[in-house]
Amino acid sequence: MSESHPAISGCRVRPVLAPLAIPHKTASGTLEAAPLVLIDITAEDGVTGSAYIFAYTLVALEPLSVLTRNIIDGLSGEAGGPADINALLDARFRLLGNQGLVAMAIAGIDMALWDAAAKRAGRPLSLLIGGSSDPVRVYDSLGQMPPDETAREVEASLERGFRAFKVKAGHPDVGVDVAVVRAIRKVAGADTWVAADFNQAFSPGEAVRRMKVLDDEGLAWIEEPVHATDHDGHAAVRAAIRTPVQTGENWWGVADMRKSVAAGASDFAMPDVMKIGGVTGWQAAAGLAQERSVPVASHLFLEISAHLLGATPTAMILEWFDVAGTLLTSTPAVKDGHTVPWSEPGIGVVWNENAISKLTG
Ligand code: SMN
Ligand code: MG
Repeated sequence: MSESHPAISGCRVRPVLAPLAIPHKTASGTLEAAPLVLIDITAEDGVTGSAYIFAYTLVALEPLSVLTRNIIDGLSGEAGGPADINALLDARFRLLGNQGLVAMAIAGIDMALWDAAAKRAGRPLSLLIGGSSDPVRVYDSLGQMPPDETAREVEASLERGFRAFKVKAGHPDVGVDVAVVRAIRKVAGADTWVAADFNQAFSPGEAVRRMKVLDDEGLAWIEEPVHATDHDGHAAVRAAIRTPVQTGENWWGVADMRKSVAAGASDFAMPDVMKIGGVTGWQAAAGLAQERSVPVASHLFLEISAHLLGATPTAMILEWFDVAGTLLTSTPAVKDGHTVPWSEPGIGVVWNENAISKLTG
């Protein structure tokens, strides 16, 4: 193992349920709050790397937290860089497999180790991994709401600097989805960038039926119209409609992305840094996207994604879905539809201990 990385010496891993400003409704269930595992990894040089991972559901929060702590405990004394540790863990979990909670924990460890590496280098992550710190285009990610409520949210969002929007579609009556898209453009302007997310709720036939109604709305993309693992189903929907199809938030590692790309499932890619394998996995995904000229959007994890998109040759747009902002000392600023990554050393995941202690008791 490399001599230039100090050995891992300890960790702090905390499960917390972070509040959301409003419950986030999708066509496949509602997120009332964000169950997060906060990770700090310390090394012998005293540098701490920090990151969070998202358990999606409360029943997975404790197990994910315990699993993450156990894995880091097993790394005590290891002195590799993030990519070395990633390879070591991939080998350690060859028999169990690197998906689900295991993959989420390993990705969180990878992100925290990259944070430490960037702090040691005295650089923001975006620059450490060969990217730029230029402004990144951003869209505000809204839940499923009736048209009037959506319009009110968009008004507030415009005030906060957003210019592009995604909604969770899939209302029982597809006519309401159409009304929501039109309500957004009435408030934000006729040419406003709007995408819609079906969250895997429909069969290919039903998705096409709904998209025939939505196809003239000029959506930037329709996201996950069918089950995430159904690459052929995505390809079939894509062939039947004019609106671009977007998928990727449920790819487990670049291997899933490769299958999706090979099936012609998507016009774009939206890897999730946690499910794709941390910074290390994202770099592989960005390479594949570049090779195949696929525009890339991010999913959740806005702080680190701002750095990653800055280092992604085919970067397109960042999803703004703020699940951790209440636990951090600062959140990237949004101005005129763009955000910039943290400019100080690291990722910019700095805990607001006062806010966290109120949640952990
Ligand atoms: C999503 C992510 C996390 C929770 C609910 C919904 C989603 C998105 O599919 O794209 O933001
Ligand atoms: Mg989605």
